[in-house]
Amino acid sequence: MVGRPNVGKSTLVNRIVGEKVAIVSHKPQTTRNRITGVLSGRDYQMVFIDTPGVHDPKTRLGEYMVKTAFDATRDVEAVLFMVDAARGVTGDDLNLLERLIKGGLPVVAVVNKTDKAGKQKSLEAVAALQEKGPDIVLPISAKLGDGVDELVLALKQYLVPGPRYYPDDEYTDQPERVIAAEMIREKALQLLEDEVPHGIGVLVERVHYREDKNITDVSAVIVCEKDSHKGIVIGKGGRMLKRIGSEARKDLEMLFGTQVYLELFVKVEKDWRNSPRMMRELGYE
Ligand SMILES: Nc1nc2c(ncn2[C@@H]2O[C@H](COP(=O)(O)OP(=O)(O)O)[C@@H](O)[C@H]2O)c(=O)[nH]1
Ligand SMILES: [Mg+2]
Repeated sequence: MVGRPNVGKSTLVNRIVGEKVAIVSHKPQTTRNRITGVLSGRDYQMVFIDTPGVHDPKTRLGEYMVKTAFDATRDVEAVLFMVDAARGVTGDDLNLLERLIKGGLPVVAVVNKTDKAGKQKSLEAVAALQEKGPDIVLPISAKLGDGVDELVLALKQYLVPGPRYYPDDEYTDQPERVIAAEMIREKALQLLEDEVPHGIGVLVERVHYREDKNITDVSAVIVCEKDSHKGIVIGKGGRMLKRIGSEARKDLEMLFGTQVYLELFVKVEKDWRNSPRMMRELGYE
């Protein structure tokens, strides 16, 4: 799955898989890594690779994200390219689509957010994409699920015979610890303003299940890139950190299937988005 930031790629992966494997926010560049979502049927298995949005990178992390997106278009049977119908098809969208078609793989173009865009705008977006000549163009609403079954059906024709890559009950390649960190980062993205959340990384340092109480202890560090950001993340009287923690705890309890006791710390690593060492530590490599 490839597309500009914020078009709804992660929302679609979660919708198809039926579990939260990729975090979602209204801010661009929410997804930083390549994440797989797995859909297992009786006689097939589809592996979806969610990618960061394609944008003009301004940091080393940004470069890593764009490279991840293009690398993901190797060794796959088809590329799913997505646009946001409500925002309308942009020149950047069309350039990206052209580049993908030139890559030689079948391209399935998806017009998302039809619920928000309405009929007229959705049709315009479909027509604009059709002109570039992808294999097929399909309108959907990842949020409501409209058109998603049809999309999955259309994708089946690109599958090739082969082994199952994942056990039937597995729906992602992401370790629990990584999903947990992403869930915390999602709440920070959703609750914090503007530039602060883009400079945030989350590291889950400890996950420990206490069988006697059916509680999972999770301790995590929120890394930010400036002293001033640390204050904002903590908030007045610690209120922001508390909110991030209590929102994240609900998701974590779903993930672990137990009660969760969450301990959150905040630390500053100056300009970590340009530091190879910190990027490695946070799992971006
Ligand atoms: N109205 C509407 N909003 C959507 C739809 N799909 C995604 N969104 C919203 O668009 C924003 C970006 O979604 P996300 O999946 O993070 O986009 P990504 O950056 O492409 O992965 C979020 O606020 C989603 O809730 C949709 O079909 N309809
Ligand atoms: Mg995403």
